Amino acid sequence: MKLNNEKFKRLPAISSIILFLLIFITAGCSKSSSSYNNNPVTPPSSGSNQVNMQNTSYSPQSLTISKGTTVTWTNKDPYNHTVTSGTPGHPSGLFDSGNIAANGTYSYTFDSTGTFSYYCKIHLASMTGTIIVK
Ligand SMILES: [Cu+2]
Repeated sequence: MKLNNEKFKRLPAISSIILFLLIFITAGCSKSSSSYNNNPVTPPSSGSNQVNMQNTSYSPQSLTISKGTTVTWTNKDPYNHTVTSGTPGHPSGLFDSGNIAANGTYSYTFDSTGTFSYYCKIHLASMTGTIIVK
């Protein structure tokens, strides 16, 4: 009688273990499928890769982005600016927008990591900026 009782008591325990394993396996499957969905590279959110040229300065003056991001500069001043890689008077040759008129834009995609200085050829005494690519 005592042995029989113990056998009956074990049954729910075993079924709950099976149930637990099923939940665990199902959770594992859904987890792997969701991580698979995260694999495709999502485009960087807009707004974090914009630089304005306003009051003869770049805003923000320093911008940190991830590799592969395209930065767009917009000229908010009523006169020309340039976005030229390098330090004032010493262009690095990586990129050079040429003259950007009022309301004009220029875009450049940063495909390698590093710190990239740039300046405006017209206002090189006062107009410099930095893009940090991580
Ligand atoms: Cu300028």
